Amino acid sequence: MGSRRGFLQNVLAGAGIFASAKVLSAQEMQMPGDMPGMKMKAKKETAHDHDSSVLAETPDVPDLPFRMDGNVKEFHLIAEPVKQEIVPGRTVDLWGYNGSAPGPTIQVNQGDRVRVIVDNHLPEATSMHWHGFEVPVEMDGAPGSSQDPIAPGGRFVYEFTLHQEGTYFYHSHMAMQEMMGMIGAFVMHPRNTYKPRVDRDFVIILQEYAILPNITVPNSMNMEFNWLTFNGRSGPATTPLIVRHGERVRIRLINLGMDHHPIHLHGHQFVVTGTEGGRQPESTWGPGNTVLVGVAQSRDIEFVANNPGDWMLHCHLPHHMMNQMSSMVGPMSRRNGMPAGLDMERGMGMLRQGSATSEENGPSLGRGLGVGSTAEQTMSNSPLKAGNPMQHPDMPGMQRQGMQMGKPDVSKDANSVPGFPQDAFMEGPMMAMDQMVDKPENFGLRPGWSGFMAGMMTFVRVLPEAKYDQITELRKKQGNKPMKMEMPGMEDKDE
Ligand SMILES: [Cu+2]
Repeated sequence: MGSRRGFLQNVLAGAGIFASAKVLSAQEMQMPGDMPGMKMKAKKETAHDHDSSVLAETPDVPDLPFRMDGNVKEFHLIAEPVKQEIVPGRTVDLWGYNGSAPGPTIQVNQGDRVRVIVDNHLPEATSMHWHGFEVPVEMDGAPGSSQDPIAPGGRFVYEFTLHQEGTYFYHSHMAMQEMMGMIGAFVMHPRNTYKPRVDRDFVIILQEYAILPNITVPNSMNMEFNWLTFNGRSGPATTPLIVRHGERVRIRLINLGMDHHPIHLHGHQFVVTGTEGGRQPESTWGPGNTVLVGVAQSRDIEFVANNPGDWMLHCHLPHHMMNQMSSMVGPMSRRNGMPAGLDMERGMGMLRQGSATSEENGPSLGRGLGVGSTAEQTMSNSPLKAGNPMQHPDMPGMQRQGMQMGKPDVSKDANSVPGFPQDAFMEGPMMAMDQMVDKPENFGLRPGWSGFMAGMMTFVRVLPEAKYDQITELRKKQGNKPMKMEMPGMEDKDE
């Protein structure tokens, strides 16, 4: 799947896999919405009086369709390399499933008999682990101990009956592959719908990548991360969660990476109703507005969206609210180069030639971010010397690329204030790219909003009926097409 345009294919790949396998006709395929005993998607908008669960939505990630083989729900996952645009202009090489990292979301009902055919289209062996599933050990996917790894080009068929309910996930059980993106959500809807019922059910997978400037492949050895994603996108490219004022909302948070993420919601208190082990008894629900989602954990939060507005939902680790975070960029932006041979342009990932690990740039840029980087210096922020870096003569392209360049708002004596600058050149109006991430879910956000969104950030938009309907109308018009991120005046580099 090449290029940004490949994103559409990526998203649709979940629907296309059966076709390419030439096993099933379209009529035999079912989307999760047709799941027996589950409410259809279309009805979800109007009916509130039935007993079944609403389907979960995973913004920016497709659902995995299935077909019925007798009483068995059969899914098909393909482990494969994926090109994914995590923000406009930053297409990276991840590993995922069916064209997406994280892989498509699987939704089943408690008690289902499930078969998952896993094909390995990676250049090396893999194995699929069903995280937290109480299934026979030979179905556990632990390479070497419960099964042979799935060889490149190979297949393993997993089959089990699921008696559990809750927010689960699947992932490669090869550690380095996990850090390349190989995880997906696996929602088990309860036989008896949770009370109180929710009107909205969302899934967000938390991931992190260390990707050196001008390199598209995550450094899975690294222990410091500069790209933090919700469902495979960083802010402002994440897609807001759209809810009606007054609805009860569930958000299922899943974390697979090297860090624990305190996820914070503005404007509402919520209760934690579930973990990676399923539903928690109501007696354990205490109010909060930040939930720590540890590595390999899931947390379900629920709240009544009773406070209208566009509310931020984000990881509260400060460095996880940034994009392309690398420690020397700040100082470099205020100097004409560095002794180590780096200027701001290269520090920000705009190398003109070669890659960060090439001979020319090699040791000066460092082969890792942080750990192992020889370009690191002991340095705190220091006064501006080179003026506004955004007016740097070597960066004429930024405006052309569609960013709404402007001047950061700084005081006249800014340079005399110890510590300046902190955020002046990191976020703000000059970083806005509203047009580049335009999509129905962003309709009506305050102009310039995107300049302040980065990393693990999105919105919960609690909307009055009229605005909600407007966005629903726009989404319908757009169909199931995923947003196409636009970089005006910029060619695809990755083809
Ligand atoms: Cu975080």
